[in-house]
Amino acid sequence: MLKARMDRRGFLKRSLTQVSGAALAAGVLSNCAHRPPQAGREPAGPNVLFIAIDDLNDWTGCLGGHPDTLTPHIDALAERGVLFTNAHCPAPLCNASRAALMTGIRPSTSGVYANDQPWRNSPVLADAVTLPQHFMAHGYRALGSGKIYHGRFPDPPSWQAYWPSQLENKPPSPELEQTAPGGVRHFNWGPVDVPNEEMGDWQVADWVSSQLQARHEAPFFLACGIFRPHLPWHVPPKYFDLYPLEEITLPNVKEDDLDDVPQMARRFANPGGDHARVLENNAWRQAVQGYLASISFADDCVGRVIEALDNSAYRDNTIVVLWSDHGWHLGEKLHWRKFALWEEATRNVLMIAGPGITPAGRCPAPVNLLDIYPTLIDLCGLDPKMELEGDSLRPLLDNPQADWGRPTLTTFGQNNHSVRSVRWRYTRYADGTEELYDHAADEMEWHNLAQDSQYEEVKNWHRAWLPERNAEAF
Ligand SMILES: [Ca+2]
Ligand SMILES: [Ca+2]
Repeated sequence: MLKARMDRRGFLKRSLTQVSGAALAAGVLSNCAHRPPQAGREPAGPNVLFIAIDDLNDWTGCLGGHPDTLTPHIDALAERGVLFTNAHCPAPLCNASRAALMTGIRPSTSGVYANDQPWRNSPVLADAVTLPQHFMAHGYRALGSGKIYHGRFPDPPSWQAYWPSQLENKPPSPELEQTAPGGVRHFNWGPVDVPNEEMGDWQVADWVSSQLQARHEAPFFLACGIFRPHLPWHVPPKYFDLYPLEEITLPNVKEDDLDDVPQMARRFANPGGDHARVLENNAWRQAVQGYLASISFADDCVGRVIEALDNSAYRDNTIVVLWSDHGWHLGEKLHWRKFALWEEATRNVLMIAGPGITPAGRCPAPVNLLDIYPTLIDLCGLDPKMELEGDSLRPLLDNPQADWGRPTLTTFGQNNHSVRSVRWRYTRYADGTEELYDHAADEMEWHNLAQDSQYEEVKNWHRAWLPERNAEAF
């Protein structure tokens, strides 16, 4: 069962051997299927429209994570391209996930594990060429609005233009007084009686739409970061009206679910925190309503941007990538928010549409946000970057059912890893404790099989994909 690991290593080694510095300098590695960029000549495109949604789990119509959710625009976009139904984050929290996506380097290599780490301070990432920087180096214009990097750590060198500014990634939204359980900051929800136009996300969508109506002299990498459904769940009343309180479906929760997980996992779940507060205040239904309302508001923002694309000159020559940075628990495993290594926290939205990409494709292969950088390089014919730790998804965009042959990895803190394959989730914490779930029989990950000796071979196969390097946090 070590074959996969050796195959992967062998592949990496071969690739690196083939790529000499001289070959790179001579440009012989430029993708043969596309015209390489040449001095004094702008590349022809395609353009990239890069849409991020913050904290959106699988509660979309197309992923089927919640029976009540209404996301017609996201679902329509999925129909235009390939929807990755088994996509996962590099890390289940904003800063580490986004830094990994935008640099192509996983947390265990960079040491970026937490939300309070300025990611450019990582010795590995200090001089990293980010995804938009790589596009700029190939004649693209990189511009954007909204949350792409974690809010506290924007990266001005990544952009030629940003709205509202290089350092302020989004305009503020109106918020309600703190009313939700326990008075915990931002853990709050309710209708805010303003028109969409007063919402920061709507203004971001408007600015991005205006860029799609503008004439651009060079191909563009245009980023649009939607902040909802990040807390607080304050959106206009019409979105709450979509989900009558008495009809809300609550998540399917096993009350003794944490009895068979390691101590480290119970610590991450923290059932005495948010979950206890929600139950004490009888607020579960309201919270789910707030999250669903915020998702439908975000979906309308996406719809506005896609409509602008469809009415633009760029409709047929633009690759659209839509992603969310990680999942979200709303009580499953007695846990709320992200910050854990279970399916609800690691699974995210990822879809790619555009010229040449299979329409209405549903791809079950385990993939990662880390794969976006090499995929876009591949699709746009830019020079490859061998240090990237993801894989181009192009074979899956051509054939969503293609054999992928590898699992994907999510990391939460130093040396806590979860490996997700088509069927299994295997998690190993820094202290050596483990979880194993069989998604063929247990999609809620209720039954930890890690102690059952009949699965030793399954665990061994997944263990082989754990990274050898576990960088210190800086
Ligand atoms: Ca997030
Ligand atoms: Ca359990």
